Amino acid sequence: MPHKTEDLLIGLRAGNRAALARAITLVENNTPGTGDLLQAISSAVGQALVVGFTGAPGAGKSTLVGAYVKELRRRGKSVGVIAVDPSSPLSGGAVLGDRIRMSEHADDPEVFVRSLASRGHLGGLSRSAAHVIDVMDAFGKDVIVLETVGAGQSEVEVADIADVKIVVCAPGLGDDIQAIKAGILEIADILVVNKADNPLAERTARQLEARTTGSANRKIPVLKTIAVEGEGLEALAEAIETAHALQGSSQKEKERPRKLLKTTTLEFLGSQLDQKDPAFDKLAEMLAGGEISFEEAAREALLLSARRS
Ligand SMILES: Nc1nc2c(ncn2[C@@H]2O[C@H](COP(=O)(O)OP(=O)(O)OP(=O)(O)O)[C@@H](O)[C@H]2O)c(=O)[nH]1
Ligand SMILES: [Mg+2]
Repeated sequence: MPHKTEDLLIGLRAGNRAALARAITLVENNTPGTGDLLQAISSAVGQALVVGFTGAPGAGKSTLVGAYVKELRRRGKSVGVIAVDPSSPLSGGAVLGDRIRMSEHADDPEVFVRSLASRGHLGGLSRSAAHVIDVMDAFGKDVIVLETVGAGQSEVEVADIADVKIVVCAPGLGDDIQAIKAGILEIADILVVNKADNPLAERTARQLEARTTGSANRKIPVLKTIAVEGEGLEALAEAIETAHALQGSSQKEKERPRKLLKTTTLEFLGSQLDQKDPAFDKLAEMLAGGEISFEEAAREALLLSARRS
């Protein structure tokens, strides 16, 4: 193992925040040494509770995350926060900085905040988010909060890494609730109607309840919060604990590695897929000529990329 990685490990074990920051940068960029570090910390991973917040832009996710962190601190938990923005190519950029609302916790040594942004690789963001979670987990954070901006497919994929997934909605979304269209409700363990100071909140909560009580064995709690006032946060923290307890530890242990394997495989195949390969051109031609279906072409392309690796 390189000296640098060993130094990082010593720093991490000593609870050094600068070492944590450097270890995160290392795994985020997948710098050589990442594998060694992840291997070395693997036995210390799996203790933290990972809570994901996702939902439509402006629903109040960041404010809610800030209020939840406050509630966690009240309960004596140490916290890691990861804000993920798949739409932004910047890492830790100003855009994201404005979108997370953590200034209140800036001086608290028990709260560590980090932003992650897209590097344009399919599955890449999920991979780096999962590795950053592992590093914070091994560092000893009790709870790691993951906030994703927006509600598209990649956000769902990232949010899916969390043990407990929370979908935040704003009041008055009407019938075509944005979150439902993006397939985001399916991953929710808890639904939150934030901005409950708005009179439409009650109706939105009832609409969501009507949509999610379909199957008897999966009754998803619908909670109301006023994030700006810190209202409803105790109930939310309790609901998160309950959802987590219901999951059981064996499921949790297997889930994260499985999801990570899937996204890493996708990322790997994507990076191996050479679109300048004449065989790829040929497939595209056959597709254009209607000689093969998209499924057949994709299957062939998959084989091509697997052969290259
Ligand atoms: N009235 C009211 N406003 C709220 C509440 N929670 C958040 N807001 C406001 O809603 C706006 C958006 O809040 P954010 O926390 O930035 O929302 P977000 O979902 O993180 O937004 P993006 O990260 O841009 O997608 C801000 O002006 C907040 O002050 C609430 O409970 N009630
Ligand atoms: Mg935000």
